[in-house]
Amino acid sequence: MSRHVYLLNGPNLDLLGEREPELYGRSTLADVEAQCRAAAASFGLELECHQSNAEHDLVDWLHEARRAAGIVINPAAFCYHSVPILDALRLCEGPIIEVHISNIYRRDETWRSHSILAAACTAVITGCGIEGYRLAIEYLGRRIGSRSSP
Ligand code: CA2
Repeated sequence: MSRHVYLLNGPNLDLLGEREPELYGRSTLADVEAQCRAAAASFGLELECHQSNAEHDLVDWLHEARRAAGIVINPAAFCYHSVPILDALRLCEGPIIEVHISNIYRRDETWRSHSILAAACTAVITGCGIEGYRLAIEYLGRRIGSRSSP
């Protein structure tokens, strides 16, 4: 069985830590990926990390991840309209956790509250800051089970 988990981040998250720290904090995407890699390793899981501002890259990585043990995805603004990403998520066999750093239900722009992708995901974590990514990895780790489990 696969021990690979994908961590995918969508548009603008390459600039994490550089803008709007009151909403998104001061950690960079490299910090997030390092923390998640460590969390995944503690469950004997290997983490594949990717970020892109292009929808087709995310679709391609989801195709790669079709038989992965799990997926953690922050689709960023693609969550509001991307049918190609929705369809690609539906092709994936493992559990999928959608993560948002901010609480999308508590934003001034009310249109940010509805992710069309959530219906294709196992769970959604929103508003826990960058900790949400680690929580998602830990959930997957427990759900998949560590290598030493019977
Ligand atoms: O809270 C989240 O994680 C979001 O997915 C972030 C997206 C936003 O469009 C969603 O509504 C919620 C991207 C925010 C803009 O990108 C930035 C990246 C780094 C720093 C500031 C903004």
